[in-house]
Amino acid sequence: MGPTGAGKSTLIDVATGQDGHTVGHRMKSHTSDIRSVRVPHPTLGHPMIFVDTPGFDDTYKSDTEILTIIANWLVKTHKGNGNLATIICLHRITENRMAGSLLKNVRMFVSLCGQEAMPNVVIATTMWGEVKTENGERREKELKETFWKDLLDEGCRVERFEDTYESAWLIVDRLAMEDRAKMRLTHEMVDR
Ligand SMILES: Nc1nc2c(ncn2[C@@H]2O[C@H](COP(=O)(O)OP(=O)(O)OP(=O)(O)O)[C@@H](O)[C@H]2O)c(=O)[nH]1
Ligand SMILES: [Mg+2]
Repeated sequence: MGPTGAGKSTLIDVATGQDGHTVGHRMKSHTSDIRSVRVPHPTLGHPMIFVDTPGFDDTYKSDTEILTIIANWLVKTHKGNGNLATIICLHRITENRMAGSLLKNVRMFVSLCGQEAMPNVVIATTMWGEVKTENGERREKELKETFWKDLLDEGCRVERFEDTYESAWLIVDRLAMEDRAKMRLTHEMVDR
């Protein structure tokens, strides 16, 4: 999840070896529906499904519409049997101001999944190549100490996406399988 243009489709393409045609290089929001990519885990071999979502602050859709699309897709596809392993929220480290909507949307989604889901949430910062490392690190520190502090206290992690396959999988894998809280979404939760 994350704002439009944060690099969601890019991360998934890098992690799954796709050719990048799903990445938008224009100014308007690119991914308008849910896209899922199934790949075997690189070392463990079991199936993993990456779910690409439309960005919040989308050019054409409201945040509530987008949350509903995501939640409905999860319920429909997995009929309540699928567990969400990790929720990756992307934030551009080039952003010199913090919009309130990322936090609001993370909170709203986690409240759908249940509060114990917070350790399954990773905030991954993107676009490190576009900032001087020291500036990026200063911002990262400030974000951890202020805007993201409450989320971190509740068990959420912050990682960097460094545009590589290894980095993408580190973000996915840092949380050991057995520590993953079971997150289930039901129709009732979505309706509510
Ligand atoms: N330099 C740099 N560019 C990136 C990075 N991630 C994404 N981009 C570029 O940012 C633009 C948008 O990336 P997408 O992956 O399409 O973003 P998205 O979050 O899927 O956007 P929506 O589908 O609109 O929600 C593309 O031009 C990407 O090549 C990154 O880590 N570094
Ligand atoms: Mg996209």
